[in-house]
Amino acid sequence: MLIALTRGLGCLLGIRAADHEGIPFDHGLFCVGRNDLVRSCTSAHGGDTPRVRITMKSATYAEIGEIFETHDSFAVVSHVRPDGDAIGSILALGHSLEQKGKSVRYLNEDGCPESLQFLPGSEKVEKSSEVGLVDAEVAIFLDTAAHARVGESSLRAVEGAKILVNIDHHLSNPGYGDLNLIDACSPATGQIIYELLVAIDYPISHISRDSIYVATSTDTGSFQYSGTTQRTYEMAADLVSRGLNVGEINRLTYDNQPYRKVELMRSLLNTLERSDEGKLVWWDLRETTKTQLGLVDDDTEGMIDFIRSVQGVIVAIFFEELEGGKIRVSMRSKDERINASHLCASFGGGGHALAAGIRMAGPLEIARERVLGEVRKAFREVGV
Ligand SMILES: [Mn+2]
Repeated sequence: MLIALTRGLGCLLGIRAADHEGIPFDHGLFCVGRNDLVRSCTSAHGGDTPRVRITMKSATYAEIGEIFETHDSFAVVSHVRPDGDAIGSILALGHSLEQKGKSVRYLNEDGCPESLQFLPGSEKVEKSSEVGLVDAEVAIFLDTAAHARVGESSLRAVEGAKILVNIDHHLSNPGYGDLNLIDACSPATGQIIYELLVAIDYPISHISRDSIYVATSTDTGSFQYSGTTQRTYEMAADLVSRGLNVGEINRLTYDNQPYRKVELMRSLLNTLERSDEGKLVWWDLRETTKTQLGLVDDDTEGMIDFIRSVQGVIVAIFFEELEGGKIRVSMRSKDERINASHLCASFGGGGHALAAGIRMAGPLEIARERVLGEVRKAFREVGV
């Protein structure tokens, strides 16, 4: 029991949110065929008639492999405020290219967060603002739904690249690369990298193996979310057969939290409120608390899953004061009739039907009343 509780807390504190906020996307609702236009995917979230979106022609694995073969220098880049999938994907692909004798730079606007520095090879990740213009013929953007989302320094760093390759699993990705490999049915970019490396017969070193596993584990809530596919488990099994130490990697990923995250959880619990017979729960984080506890950006990721998981909760909301007085709102819904993306869109935000976010004007009390009011209106409209 104690072990289960400890493990549970570790997971709750450690779960790293997928890139739900700010960028509209719908993982798992659509499937983007690799060689073709979009084909619709079985809807994981309710009974709408399948929607089909026409998008760009996707590159084949062989076409991407051809670019790898015919060039020598690469930069692998992922989105700002990187999560496990963003860092894991650049490490996995970058190290495989290095094994093939290529020169590789690993770039991220914010560098590698402390919580992912256990990954072998993570010391190679450079902060884009510190590198100037890198010498790379090919820039590969990974897990990055929109071109600008790699950040300004990253864009400047790869300005000299002749070719831009875009590999991602966000449905909203418009295909901004010269070559685009977008698979919205894949629960993680890490899983796309795995498929690519296997298809073009590129090496999967212990660095690539562990990075692919962590990328996929963190983006699927430890292989729990509905986007997790048969193929995901087959991939995990293959990674184990290649020597992955499951116990150790999960301990490093989920049971290795800095103490300040426990203190953060305590202070959040002190602000916890619920209403509407327990269907609506929320908590707040003040700028002063962040300073007191010495929090870094990354520390709040995934915290909302703790209150989302409570029995009877339909909507969970996290209100966070940001420097400069703006309020970051993270919203989770557990009922398809209450669309978090629509609710957030009415305040200029966006995201997923069950996970969305807003950045709005403060002060916190006013923002909170406005958002809670909209949620209650939605409850009344659908009669929950
Ligand atoms: Mn991802």
